[in-house]
Amino acid sequence: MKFDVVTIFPKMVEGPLQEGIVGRAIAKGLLDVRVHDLRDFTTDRHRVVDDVPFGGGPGMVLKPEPLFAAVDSIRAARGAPGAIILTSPDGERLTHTVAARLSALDHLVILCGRYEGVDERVREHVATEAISIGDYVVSGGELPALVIVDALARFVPGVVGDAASVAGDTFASGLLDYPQYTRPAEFRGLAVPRVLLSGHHAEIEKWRREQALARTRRHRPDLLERHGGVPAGEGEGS
Ligand code: JCE
Repeated sequence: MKFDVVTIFPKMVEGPLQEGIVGRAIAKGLLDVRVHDLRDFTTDRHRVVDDVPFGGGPGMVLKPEPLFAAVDSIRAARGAPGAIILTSPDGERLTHTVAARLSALDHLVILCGRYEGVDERVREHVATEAISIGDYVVSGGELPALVIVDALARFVPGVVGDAASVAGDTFASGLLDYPQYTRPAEFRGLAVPRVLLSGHHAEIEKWRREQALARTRRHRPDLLERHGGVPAGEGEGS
């Protein structure tokens, strides 16, 4: 899967991409992520990417010309992408379902906004969709772009070593994860639940299911509603 990320802070994006699961996937050639400095697509001596908003108001807005030029250049080098995503707090919320849909595309361009936002002509005539990573505002599109690359990459075959890990992910199963423990079995007087040491696989499965349900009920009851409630015989017992 190919990504092109356009940003005024390329180092902010390049660093995190070299680490962890995404870093390994890039090294293995499963992902091809190119990061472009928006200032390279300016034509003035000072490489200006922003300007004051028409009509007044606080802050600055990203100018359209460098963003149009960046996308033209990416298209010329890499062909037409499957989607051109603008990161924005008022975009469609990134969910498991949206991530799975976008991960089926072979090539994505992500435009990182900054300042108070991006000239609306970019959103209307360049971007094919706007995506938000959640209902809070961060200071620009770079962290959202990294979240999008990471979340989509997990659906690409081979990126996550153990496919069962992706299938079991919280938002695939519809339940929050059960608690995890590792050695030592007792640490500073804090014991691991005995059932996990029992070797009794059916009991362990039952305990994990109960824990996952209890956590989901407590912290994310909306997930249980969305999946049509708890199936018969799968409650926490009586
Ligand atoms: C961004 C900003 C709006 C004031 C470009 C924020 C997405 N879920 C999200 N949270 N924040 C963003 C995001 C994405 C791109 C930009 N800003 C800052 N946005 C109002 C400030 C600028």
